[in-house]
Amino acid sequence: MQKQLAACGVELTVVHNIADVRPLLKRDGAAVIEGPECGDEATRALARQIFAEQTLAIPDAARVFEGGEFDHARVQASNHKATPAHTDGFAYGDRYPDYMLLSCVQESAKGGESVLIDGYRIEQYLQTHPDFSWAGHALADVVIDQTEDNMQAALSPIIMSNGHGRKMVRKTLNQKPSPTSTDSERDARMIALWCDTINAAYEVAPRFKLRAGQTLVVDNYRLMHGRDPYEDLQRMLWRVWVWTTDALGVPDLPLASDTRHAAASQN
Ligand SMILES: O=C(O)CCC(=O)C(=O)O
Ligand SMILES: [Fe+2]
Repeated sequence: MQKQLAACGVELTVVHNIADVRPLLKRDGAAVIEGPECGDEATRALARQIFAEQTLAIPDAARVFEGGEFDHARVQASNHKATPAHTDGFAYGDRYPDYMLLSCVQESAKGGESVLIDGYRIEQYLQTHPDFSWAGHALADVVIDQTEDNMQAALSPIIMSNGHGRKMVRKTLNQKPSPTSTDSERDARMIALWCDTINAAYEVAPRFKLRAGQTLVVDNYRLMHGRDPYEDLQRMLWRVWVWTTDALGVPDLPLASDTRHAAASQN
């Protein structure tokens, strides 16, 4: 099973042509592109080129650096600690963005490596595990509470469908049994297995250091991303969230590539 767990980590491929990104997103769930400029507007423009006519929304970019800006969940983040593997944009509830880009303006010479975990493989790992198969199958059936504090409500299964063939996985900060659960102990065990398996996969996954001038493009419905601790406080990236015609839907709210507009009071 250890080999299967290691296989949940994603090996990244670096490309130089925009046309090569989509096929890699389909195959691996992620790609790194080198060449296009890494500014805020340049990264949005790159996303528009990648997703072309499938683009529904590409809100303003958000700056990613130590201390953070508008993401209130970032109070838990620090350059001294690894950021565990997670899905982005879950403050928007079930209508979280289906793709995300991270473009690196400045890397840290020490640390800051990106880690990507394939959620579809985590599901498969649990489903084929002799002891955890029940949990692997429950992930798509059991409604849990995956609402971020004070943000858009999300009472839904960890694994959902977009309604036309695309599977959506989610790893938030605080997944817990729904208040209406008929068996909250079992649901808590399922959630713990989901999180523990992702965290165990994170430990053994391949690392990739995003360098200045490189942009990581991630299928946010399939992969979870995280990063190792780092030292250089000047490390800086731009994050851009993307909603395409393959997303479950675009939130009926103002959008940004962070959580500033996703508070529950906005709806
Ligand atoms: O610092 C990083 O490399 C990733 C941070 C992150 O998860 C994000 O900005 O969504
Ligand atoms: Fe993130």
